[in-house]
Amino acid sequence: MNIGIVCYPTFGGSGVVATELAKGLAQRNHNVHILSYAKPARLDTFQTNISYHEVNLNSYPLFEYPPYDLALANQMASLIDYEGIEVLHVHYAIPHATSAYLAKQILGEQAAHVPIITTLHGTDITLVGSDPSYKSVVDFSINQSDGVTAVSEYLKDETYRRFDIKKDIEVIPNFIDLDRFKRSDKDHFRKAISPEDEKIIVHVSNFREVKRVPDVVSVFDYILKHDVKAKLLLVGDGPDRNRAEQRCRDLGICGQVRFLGKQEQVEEVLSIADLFLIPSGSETFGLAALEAMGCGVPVISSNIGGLPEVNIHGETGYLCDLGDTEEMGKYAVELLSNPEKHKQISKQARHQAEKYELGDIVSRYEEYYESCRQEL
Ligand code: GMT
Repeated sequence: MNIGIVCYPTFGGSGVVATELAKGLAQRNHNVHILSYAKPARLDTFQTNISYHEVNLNSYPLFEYPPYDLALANQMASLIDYEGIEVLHVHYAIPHATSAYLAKQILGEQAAHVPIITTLHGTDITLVGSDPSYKSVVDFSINQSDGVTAVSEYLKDETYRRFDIKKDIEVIPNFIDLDRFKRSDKDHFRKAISPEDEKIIVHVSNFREVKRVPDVVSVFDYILKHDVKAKLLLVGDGPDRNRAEQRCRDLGICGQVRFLGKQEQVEEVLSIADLFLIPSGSETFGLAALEAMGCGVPVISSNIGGLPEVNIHGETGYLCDLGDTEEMGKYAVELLSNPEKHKQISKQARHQAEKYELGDIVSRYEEYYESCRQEL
């Protein structure tokens, strides 16, 4: 198939999932065309049957805000027309699903048999999409898509609850490459970070407020105060970094915390981790938690959104009430002080991650593409 994939290029989950899916499809000999405003972070190696198309966005003095949605629709129509796109799969409803609808209208009969598939990821529904400034257009664009998928049962239910959706939503969960996200021997790295064999706690995110990075620091402080020697590695960057740094200074624990910034090879950091913290205030899936579990790292998370579908309480880690950093700290201390329990939970975490294997999920998308094509 000739498949068009439209996504945000950022480190955020939706861009990562879209790019990894593109790579997985290309490996199965599909021709994949990725459309975005910049090269996606995970599109790191050259693959013969993946083409990357950058959206041309010219600015003119009259435009205070260049109309990206229109430039995108224009380029989607060209892709369908000149590259013979047979399926157009857009990740994140705003504005991708809307531009896709417009592209299809522009081409009329010529694109009538090209299904538009929209994958909902999260804030396009729970935050941005529910904003009254966008809600009607999101409602409309989802209903006009030929296929709609959501990354968790939670997101599916939330979408029906918040919008007036008449379409069936298929849940196709996120996935990981288990060959990449596995525990590998990084002993030299571990020794450099924790020379006195301190426990290593890791958090990975884009440091948006919703990730509650200062909570991560508070949980870590609880761990230190309960006689567990530990180091905290914070991977990523974003708006809340200053608040997290300030929390470290206030607690006097800067010497035990390393801000590593954005990292491409997250699996290397996860390979030396003893515990992963994700205390988010909103998370439709929690891809970062799944990546940690792939590397056999137990997860302590909040019990909100799609996280309980991924992180199983008492089995792969622990779920705690939102903001309850003391409870998270208690579970962390218990786990880090009990090697047998830790070993068992690590093993079960990896086992759980195996349910989200890249190949299986790519097959599910292929089947879904076919079923949408047949319905047109
Ligand atoms: O979480 C973010 O800040 C990025 C965001 C996105 O839209 O790229 O991630 C969302 O999609 C991911 C991939 O499906 C999910 O794993 C994340 O849970 C979800 N984030 C939120 O719901 C806040």
